[in-house]
Amino acid sequence: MRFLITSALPYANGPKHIGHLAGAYLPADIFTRYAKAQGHDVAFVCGSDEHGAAITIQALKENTTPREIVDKYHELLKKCFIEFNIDFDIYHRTSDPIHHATAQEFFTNLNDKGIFQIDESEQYFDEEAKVFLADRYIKGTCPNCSYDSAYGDQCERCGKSLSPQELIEPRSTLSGKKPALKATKHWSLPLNKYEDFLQEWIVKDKKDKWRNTVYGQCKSWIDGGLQPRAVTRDLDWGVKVPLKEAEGKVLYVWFDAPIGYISATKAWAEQNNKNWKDYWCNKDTKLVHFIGKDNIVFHCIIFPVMLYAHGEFILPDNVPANEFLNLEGDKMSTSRGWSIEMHEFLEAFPEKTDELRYYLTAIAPETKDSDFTWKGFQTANKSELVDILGNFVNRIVMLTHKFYGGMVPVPALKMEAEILLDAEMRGQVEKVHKLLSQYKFREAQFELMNLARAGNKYLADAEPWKLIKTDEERTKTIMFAGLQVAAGLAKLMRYFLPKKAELLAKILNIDAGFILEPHHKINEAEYLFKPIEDELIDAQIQKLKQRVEEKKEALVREIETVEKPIKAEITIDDFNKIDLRVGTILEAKKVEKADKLLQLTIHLGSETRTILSGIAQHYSPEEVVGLQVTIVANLAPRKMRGIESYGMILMAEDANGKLVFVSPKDEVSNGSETR
Ligand code: B3M
Ligand code: ZN
Repeated sequence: MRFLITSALPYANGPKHIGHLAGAYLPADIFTRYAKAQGHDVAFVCGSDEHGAAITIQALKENTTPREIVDKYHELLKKCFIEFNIDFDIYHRTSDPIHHATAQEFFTNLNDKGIFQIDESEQYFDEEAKVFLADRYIKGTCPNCSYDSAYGDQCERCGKSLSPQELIEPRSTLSGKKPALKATKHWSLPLNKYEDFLQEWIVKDKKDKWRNTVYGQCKSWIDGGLQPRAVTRDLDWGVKVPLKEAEGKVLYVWFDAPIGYISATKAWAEQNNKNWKDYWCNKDTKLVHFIGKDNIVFHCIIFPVMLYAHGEFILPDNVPANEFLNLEGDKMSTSRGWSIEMHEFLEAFPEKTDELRYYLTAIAPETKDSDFTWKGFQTANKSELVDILGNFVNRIVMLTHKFYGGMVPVPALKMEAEILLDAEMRGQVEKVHKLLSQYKFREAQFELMNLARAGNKYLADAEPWKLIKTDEERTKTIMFAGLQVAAGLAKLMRYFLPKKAELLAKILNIDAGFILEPHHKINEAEYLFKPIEDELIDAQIQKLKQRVEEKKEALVREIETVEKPIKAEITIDDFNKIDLRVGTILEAKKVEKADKLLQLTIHLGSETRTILSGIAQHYSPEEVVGLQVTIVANLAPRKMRGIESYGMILMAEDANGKLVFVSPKDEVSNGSETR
């Protein structure tokens, strides 16, 4: 059989967390390893999704170009996948020229067939930046909750999803100016015309073939009626729409990204002397997309409609999408800081990638959301990997060295050994394979552990360490069978725990065969797994909590400072009305019964005056004496607590309310003007 296996192309706009790993990359890798081990012809492709507003917005945030953003994160992601042994045949990228050409050809093919519907509409345009504004580039007041910094697609305060035209007082995030509505033209994929096809292909056919959650989501989309979807955008970052009349437009990122699977296959085929069409255009090939549940509509409805409309491609055989992985009881979110990024885990536990693979598969969110906890990770490692799998392997290897000098014994009672093997090992291997073929990774790994459990029980029941004193022949039979169980484990572990499988194969001194013939010599025992200390786990929990607090504070600061709107425009004449002077604080004292006020005596060169300032909670009188400060010298006098104040001291205030004096950088003579 031939397989084309894909994992969702991650946006190269930042690091990705272990929820992504559990959802789209790890199960695909396990499936690929399994399918390849069965001798199937498999291509496993992925790559960075480098287009769309996700990238350009990150570039604005990091004050750099989209190109630098994708280059940086493409490398980071690629490296993380390698470290976790996600064994893509190719990790491509959508900024590659092959991809641009492939996506453009695809568009042209559909366009020539007259498939698109062309819509004229009005869209916000930034006159200063000379661009149409994507929804995320427009901010304004939320019509629902009056929050003044709602985005054009959603209000982050009340959560309401919005369209840019609904915003009150919209402004462009590029220029800060009010954008104007301008006519624009877009090409749309009329999904509504494909409802019959989708009814036949999914609703009627996939009920028992696809995961319930996936089927259910598709059915409700299809039954709810589909709308045309624009496949072009007014943006300058992306795949250019290959039409003269579409100057300044690019393909919508969700149109070009899935075509990324095709271009990645092309690039891989070119490098490996294969024909990409065997994988995309041959009915014998099974196309399988591994994704998270938020991508279902794109992979089960929109992309298949594109493929079907094109006519030369196969459709996905299965889309085993996962639900979400939460973290310590709460939704994982990089922006909120509540996440474990792949590279962070690698920094903290560089040697524990298989242990994480194990735990993520053990709690895989296949049918419903699941929860990652650091304690759960520690416990799974100790009570399953160390105590069951590691313990069994260690025992059988040690005993083989003790009894037979590391040589696999000749089973005296052949029949008994065979019966044991059928029951304990062969049946179990078959079970695991069957579950994998059904995309049930969690159960499959559980059955792998059951084989180790059976091995442990087998040794505990037979007690070869005692039996050897009374019945050498039977001990040989038991040890022989036990060693075959270890070999069976090494074979199954290759799918789930590739590094540890390699180590076990090294200990057993086997590579391909996985049957330990009598007289075969095995190597010394080595620990497969080790417990993880409490301190390491506690430090991670601590780090998580601390970071979420830091992010929260940073967000508040951002909203309050950056987003505080600038006051209405004034003229230079307005500004010149204010007389700002430099002065030195000569004396300072607290004002009785006013815990915020300090009474200051300020030397202004030609005069000395009294000013009251609301800084008593930030500065003590001793701290401020001698400082040179800036004051508003022509402010009308004001009486507070019976004391007349002749002016005001300038202070800078940050979002946390911290007050800092606005002072000349170098000393100047008192009374100097500030302009
Ligand atoms: N980059 C969205 C995501 O990471 C998108 C997937 C593309 S798959 C073709 O959720
Ligand atoms: Zn709102």
